[in-house]
Amino acid sequence: MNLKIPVLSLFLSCVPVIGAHAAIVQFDDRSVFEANAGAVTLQDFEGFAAEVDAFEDAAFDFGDFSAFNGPNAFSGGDIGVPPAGGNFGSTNVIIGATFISAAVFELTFDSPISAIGFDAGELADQRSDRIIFDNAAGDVLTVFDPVDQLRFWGFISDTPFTTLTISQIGFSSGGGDGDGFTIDNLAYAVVPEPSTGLLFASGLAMLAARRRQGSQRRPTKGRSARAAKSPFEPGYARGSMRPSVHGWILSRGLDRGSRP
Ligand SMILES: [Ca+2]
Ligand SMILES: [Ca+2]
Ligand SMILES: [Ca+2]
Repeated sequence: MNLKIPVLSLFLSCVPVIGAHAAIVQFDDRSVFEANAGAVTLQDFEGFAAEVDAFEDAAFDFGDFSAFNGPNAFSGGDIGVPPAGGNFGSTNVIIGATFISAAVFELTFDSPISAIGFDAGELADQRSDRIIFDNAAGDVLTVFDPVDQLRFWGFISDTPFTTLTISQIGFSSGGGDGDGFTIDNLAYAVVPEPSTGLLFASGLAMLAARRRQGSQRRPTKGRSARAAKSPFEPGYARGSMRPSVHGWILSRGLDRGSRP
């Protein structure tokens, strides 16, 4: 049956992360990730100028999120085209570097997101890197990929989060420290939330409508009412009241003297 193929594909391309919270599902296929993540926004970094250390020891604002990489003496914290032989060819990427005792790589979103995915080159090919979702459950996912040098990493969390951190927890090969990587084609799903601003605005509109209705029913009071007493007093609305001037004169019997 046809049904077997997508079911098997889904099974092979998403790996539930079993843990105390079991809140994250990992995907290694972008199309399956996007089918499950809902509407995603894509950032390919082509709209940003190449800059060495653009976000090293400082946050760089990419719009919906900012990036930060801890201090390092290597490629890491950069926006740019990776060195010749890199996995992304001539396309713009962001470059990170982590160290077991120091630098970490962080993405911080302005609004909570429920899903994030990206193509990564050389992520966790040398060390045991871990991906930390800064959500209420404090989920930690350790990734290790010694074979694939360019692949998709996708994660969907049932707990919205705003920060993704990549750090190291140990050595997976050799004795050296440090692990560099490149990230591109970042896709993320912003959690739709009821807009408190919208609710507040509609409340104000209702209040204004009630006040308008009330003022239409209420008799004229105060200064405007006094001004309407006589067309000869300052502040009398002459333009709109002119037709009634004669009526006012008649009511006071003031026009008798003008009669022949
Ligand atoms: Ca650097
Ligand atoms: Ca790119
Ligand atoms: Ca690496």
